[in-house]
Amino acid sequence: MFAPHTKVDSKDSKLVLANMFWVAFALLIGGSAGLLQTLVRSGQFELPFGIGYYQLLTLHGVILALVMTFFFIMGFQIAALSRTAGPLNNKERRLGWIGFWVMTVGTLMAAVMIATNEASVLYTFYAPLQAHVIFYIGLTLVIVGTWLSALGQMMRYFRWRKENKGQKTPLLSYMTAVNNLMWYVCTIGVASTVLFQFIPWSVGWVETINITLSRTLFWYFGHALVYFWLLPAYMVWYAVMPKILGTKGFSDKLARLAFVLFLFFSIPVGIHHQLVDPGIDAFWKGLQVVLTFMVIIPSLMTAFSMFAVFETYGRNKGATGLLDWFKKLPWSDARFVLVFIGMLFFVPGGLGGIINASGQMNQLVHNTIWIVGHFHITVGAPVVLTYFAAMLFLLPHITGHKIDRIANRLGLMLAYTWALGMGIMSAAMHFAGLRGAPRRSTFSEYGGAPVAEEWITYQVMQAVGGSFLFIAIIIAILMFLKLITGPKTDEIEEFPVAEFLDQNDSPVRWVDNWRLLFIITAFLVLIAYTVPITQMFTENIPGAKGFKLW
Ligand code: HAS
Ligand code: CU
Repeated sequence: MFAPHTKVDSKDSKLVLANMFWVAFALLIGGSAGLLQTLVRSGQFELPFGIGYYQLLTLHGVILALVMTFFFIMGFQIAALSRTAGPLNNKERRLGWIGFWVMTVGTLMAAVMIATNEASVLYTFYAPLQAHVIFYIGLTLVIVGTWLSALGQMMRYFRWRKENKGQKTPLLSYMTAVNNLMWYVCTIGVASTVLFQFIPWSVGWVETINITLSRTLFWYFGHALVYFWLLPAYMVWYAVMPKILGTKGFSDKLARLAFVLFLFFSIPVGIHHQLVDPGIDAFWKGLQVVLTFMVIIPSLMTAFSMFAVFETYGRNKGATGLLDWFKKLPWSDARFVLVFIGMLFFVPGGLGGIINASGQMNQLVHNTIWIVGHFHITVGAPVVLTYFAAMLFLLPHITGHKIDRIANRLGLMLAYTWALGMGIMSAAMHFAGLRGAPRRSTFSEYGGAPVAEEWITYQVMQAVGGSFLFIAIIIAILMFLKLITGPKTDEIEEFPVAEFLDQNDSPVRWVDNWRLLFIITAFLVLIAYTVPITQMFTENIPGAKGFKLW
């Protein structure tokens, strides 16, 4: 019989901690860039030292959306595996370290290019904007690094399965394996466009680039990317939260099914980012919109499960009536409050996503700052706040420090300050976007154009929200430092992992049939993408020369 593991192995802990240092560092740099951006957009501030707005915006996007998240995800997944499947062996751990260093080198290469103003192309690096080739190579290395680290993780997962034939895999380990498989399949898109289009074009081996194709390959990756960020947060929601509350998760089977649905439907939907792009037939846009609505289902399942957990918890505490359980929730535990506030943000965040995905409504909001509001209340709130909550239990657990009261209090302050700042900033972005204010733009007054006048108030509100967010980031850094330096304890703090109401049910076999999962994933991708991509090769789309507009 398999003995459950209770702790992250100490050698694995070092690897996890190394990844987490990058998270804190990236947060500080990226957060500072964000603050400056909102100040520039308010029209009241100019950047010093000849720093360009788009240069800063590239730094902000790359360092937060790509670097911070990737290091967190790798660190967290390694910890989750080591905690629930058992220690990595030397080979698996070595892959984790090599991955870490390759990501580090890649990040530094990209950062140097951004700093020297050779790559102000934003985090989506749309052609025909053309960056220095080293920027593209740097980003490639970042992705390759994640592949290596994820390979070590997958090896650990399959070793567990071999050693424990026929048993139900630990839920957290299973979830990391699903997230990694999705990652392998989706990164093929970005890897192909960077290797076969951007790199040859930016060194000058070819003169022009097929923009439609490059954007399509990017979004084939780019939408799944948002779930790559989200799923580790969902791991915490499903598998950790109930334990923090001292109750049981709703359903292990439902959780696995939700993750499988994410695997199937995260990738064949990227064209919902290109609904107003030319060169793609309406039919294929429509099909991918339908598939996008499929990928909403596992999030609705997640919401349902969370309500079930909260309500069960409250009822056990003696709550009666319809919403009495709400008062009984542990409002003094920062791990809970951070996650709960994140969930609250995801209600409008998810609704906004459904609006974006609806073809006609996308015409109204596409390329407006509404979209920026949308992604700040998805990746910028539910995801990041859950990452912070994870830091609160993970860092003490791996370093042997106590979660002391100060760290907990900093966590609570962080949650409320973040909520205030993000609430103000993202609401302003949504409203300004509905009034037509564009995104990816340094201008605030547009040469005194009357239409821009009504945007100004919102832009000032963005700066106010951005300032609160910056304060919140300082609190997050303090919390991080407190967590790794506090008093040591002999009783290692727990990495909470929940049991489920259906814990003792026999395992569902097909969810662990990886060949089947892969075939269905690939099948959906082929249906959604074969014709549109073929047309991009056969319809003689004119190529574009590179531009450096900054
Ligand atoms: Fe999105 C654009 C559609 C989710 C991130 N999205 C973006 C971009 C980013 C991003 C970064 O269809 C901009 C990319 C760029 O730079 O151009 N998005 C969706 C849809 C969903 C969605 C349908 N997005 C996310 C998540 C992200 C993210 C998650 C990051 C992590 N998005 C789009 C579309 C665009 C887009 C278009 C392109 C727009 C354009 O024109 O450019 C769905 O997955 C959302 C489903 C989620 C829900 C919410 C469920 C609620 C839960 C919380 C429960 C709360 C509880 C507590 C239990 C249906 C799980 C509550 C307690 C109480 C008391 C109330
Ligand atoms: Cu998307």
